[in-house]
Amino acid sequence: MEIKGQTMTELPPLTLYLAAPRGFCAGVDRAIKIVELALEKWGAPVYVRHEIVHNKYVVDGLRAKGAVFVEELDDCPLDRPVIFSAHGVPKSVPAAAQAREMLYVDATCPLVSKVHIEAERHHANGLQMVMIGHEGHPETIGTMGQLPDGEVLLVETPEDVAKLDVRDPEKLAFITQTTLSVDDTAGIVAALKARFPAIIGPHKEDICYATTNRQEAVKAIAPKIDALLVIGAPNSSNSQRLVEVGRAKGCAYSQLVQRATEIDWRALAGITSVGITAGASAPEELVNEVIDAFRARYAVTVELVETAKERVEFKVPRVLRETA
Ligand code: 0CJ
Ligand code: F3S
Repeated sequence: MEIKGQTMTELPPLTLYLAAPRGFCAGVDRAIKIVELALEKWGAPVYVRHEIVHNKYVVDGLRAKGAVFVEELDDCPLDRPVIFSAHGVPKSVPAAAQAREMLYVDATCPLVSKVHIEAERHHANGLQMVMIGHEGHPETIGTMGQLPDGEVLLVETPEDVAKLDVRDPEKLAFITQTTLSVDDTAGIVAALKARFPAIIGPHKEDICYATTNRQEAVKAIAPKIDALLVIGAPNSSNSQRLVEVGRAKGCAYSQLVQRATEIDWRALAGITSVGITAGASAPEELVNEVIDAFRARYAVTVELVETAKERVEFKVPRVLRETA
């Protein structure tokens, strides 16, 4: 292009496939609202046990409004409200808060609470539990912590299933983390059913609608693209699973980025298409930031790839509905 004797370099063309659904799920939306409403109702500081959701941008934003993030209940003063994160907590945590007469609000996603209830029901029926989940993840710790120590056996792989030492193979049930890979989990469930034909469980697993839908959308775009960027945090299980799905479905360059500044432009040299999605804890502001960064370097054509519509909404707890 020639403008007033100056040569302008044309931007290279790029098709940007934008996955839908992506980003915030109903449980994350509710958890963030709970912190915001608690700050409005009780003023700052409001304590939050663990990152409310696994996203630095969200956490920093709430911290700026007066939320204080801690890892343990012991780190909270007795006279300020405390909120439990979306991932859920072991039973011992609300029990300790009650014993200390603390004001607490539980922001556990209702779909995680549903799994907690399943575990308790099976336990009450005399079944030993097997949980499919990631060791050390707060959701796994919270769900296993619904039952007495040793009552829930954790498996992460089909190989772990082969090593399980159960009390009675006729009295078993399984539950799962909500943010796992749908395909990997199907393999582990199959291994459980093959080894323990009497095992009881959900219809498929306990993976939530949001995790499932975000993985489906990545499956639809992965074969079309030269690179996939998943906006999300390194400690976000559901976001990490999207990167794995991208790679498994044919997009070798699938990367997690927290925001635009983390994009490795050199690694992207020569691409003509890119896929963008965001984990359930990543805000749309960051998606827009990443798209804008591409627009600054490429002549971008955006193609929305929508594989599902989501209309799920969860109410905040009553104590926070009555005010604000
Ligand atoms: O555990 C959950 C209920 C999902 C919460 C939203 O996502 P995130 O990234 O905070 O948590 P995961 O690490 O579990 O995906
Ligand atoms: Fe809940 Fe699933 Fe989101 S369990 S917090 S709806 S990722």
